Amino acid sequence: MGDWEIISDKEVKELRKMVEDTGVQNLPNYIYQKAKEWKEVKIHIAVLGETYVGKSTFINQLRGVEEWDKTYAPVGLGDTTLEPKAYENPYNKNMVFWDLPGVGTLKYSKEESYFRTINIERYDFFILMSDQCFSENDAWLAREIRKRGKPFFFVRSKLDDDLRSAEHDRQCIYEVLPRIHKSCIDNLRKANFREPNIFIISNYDHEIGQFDDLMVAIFHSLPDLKKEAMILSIGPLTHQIIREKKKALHDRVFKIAVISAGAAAIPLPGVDVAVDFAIITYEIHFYMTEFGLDEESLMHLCKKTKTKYDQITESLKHSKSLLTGKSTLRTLFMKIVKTQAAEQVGGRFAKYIPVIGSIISSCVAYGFCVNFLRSEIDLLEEDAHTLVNIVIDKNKKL
Ligand SMILES: Nc1nc2c(ncn2[C@@H]2O[C@H](COP(=O)(O)OP(=O)(O)OP(=O)(O)O)[C@@H](O)[C@H]2O)c(=O)[nH]1
Ligand SMILES: [Mg+2]
Repeated sequence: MGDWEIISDKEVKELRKMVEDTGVQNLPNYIYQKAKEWKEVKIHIAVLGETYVGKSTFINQLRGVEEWDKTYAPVGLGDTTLEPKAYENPYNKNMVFWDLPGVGTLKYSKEESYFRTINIERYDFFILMSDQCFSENDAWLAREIRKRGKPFFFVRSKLDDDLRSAEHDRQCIYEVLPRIHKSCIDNLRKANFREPNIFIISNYDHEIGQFDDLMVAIFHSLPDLKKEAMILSIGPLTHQIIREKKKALHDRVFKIAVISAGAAAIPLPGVDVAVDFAIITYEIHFYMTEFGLDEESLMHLCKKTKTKYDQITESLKHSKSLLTGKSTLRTLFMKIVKTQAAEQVGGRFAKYIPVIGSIISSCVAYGFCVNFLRSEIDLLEEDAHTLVNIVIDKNKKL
C-alpha cells in the first residue's frame, strides 16, 4: 500500500471551514453535496477553424464516439460545419463541444456579427484549429477572442500526415515537429502574437505530437471546479489523462472518507473500524467508470478494437475478478482490513483528532477509508493504462 499523505494542511483547513459553516451534524451531508458539485458544472468548448481542418474529428475523439454512435459528428465531407452545432459528451451532458464554422467559410466573413452568431460569451475556452500554419482568418479570430479575455489554444492537426510524407521523402522525422512549430510561430508572429500557445497533434494518434500537452494546458487554464469537471468528464484517452484523473480522484478521497466514516456507520463483522460500505462501493464503481473499466466502456472498446470481451478483461490485473464476478468489493475490502493494523493507522491520525475527531466515530475508520480508496484508485489506474496500450497496439497493427 502506498504511503500517501492522509490529509494535507489545506484539507484540514477546508474541513475546519466546513465545520464552521455548517456545524458538525451537517458535515457529511454537506461534503456529499460538494463531492457531487462537479457534475453540475457546465463547460462549453468552442472548436473553430477553416473547412476540412479536422474540427469534427477532434470533437468525436474527445467525446469518445465512433462512426456507429448516433451522435457522431459527420467527418470528411468538407464544409459540413455550416452552423454552430452542439455535441454533448455522452458521459456528462454538461460538457458541450461546439463545432463552429470559422470565418472565411462559405457563410461567414470577418465581421463583428460573427461573434454574435456564435454567441461568444458562452464558451469557457476556444480551440483554433488549422491543418496548415494558421491563416490570416485564424489570426483575426484569435485576436478577437483575446480582446474578450477568453483562453484559446492554437491546434495544428494532421501531424501523422506530415510524418508519413517526411518518411516517404526520406527526411528525418525528428525535424518535422520543430519545423511545423517554427512555421506556425513565424506566421502568428507576423499576425501580432509574440509567444502563441501552439499544439501540434494528430487526431488519430495521440501518442505522437502534443496532444497531452494540449490537454494539460486546457486543464490548467480553468478555474478549480471547472478543472475538476473537465478532468472527470473527459474519457481516459491517453496515459497522461489517466494520470490527471488519478490525481483528481486522490484529491477527493478525503471528502469521501469523512462522509463514509462520519455517516451512520455500518460495522463490518470482524472489523473494528466502522465505515459506510455503500458509499465506498458507489465510489469504487465511479472510479471504474472514470478509468473506462465499467462494462459499457469495455463493450465500446471491444467494438472499437475488434477484441473479445474476455480477452480484454483477462489483461486487467485488478478489475478482472470484479468484472467477472469472481470476487466482490467486500472481499477485497476485507482482505485489506486483515493486512492493515488498525492501531497503526490510528497513531498516524492522532494529530488530526482535534479537527475531525468529533465528527468521526473513529479516526481509524477515516484513515482506513483513505488508504483503501487510494490504493483502489492506484490499482484501477494500472488497468486503465493497460486499456490505453491495447488501443495503441491495435492502431499500430492497422
Ligand atoms: N491524417 C489525418 N487526417 C485527419 C486528422 N484530423 C482530421 N482528418 C481528416 O481530415 C478530413 C476533414 O476532417 P473533419 O473533421 O471533417 O474536418 P472539419 O474541420 O470538421 O471539416 P468541415 O466541418 O467540413 O469544415 C477527414 O477526412 C478526416 O478524416 C488528423 O489529425 N490526421
Ligand atoms: Mg466538421
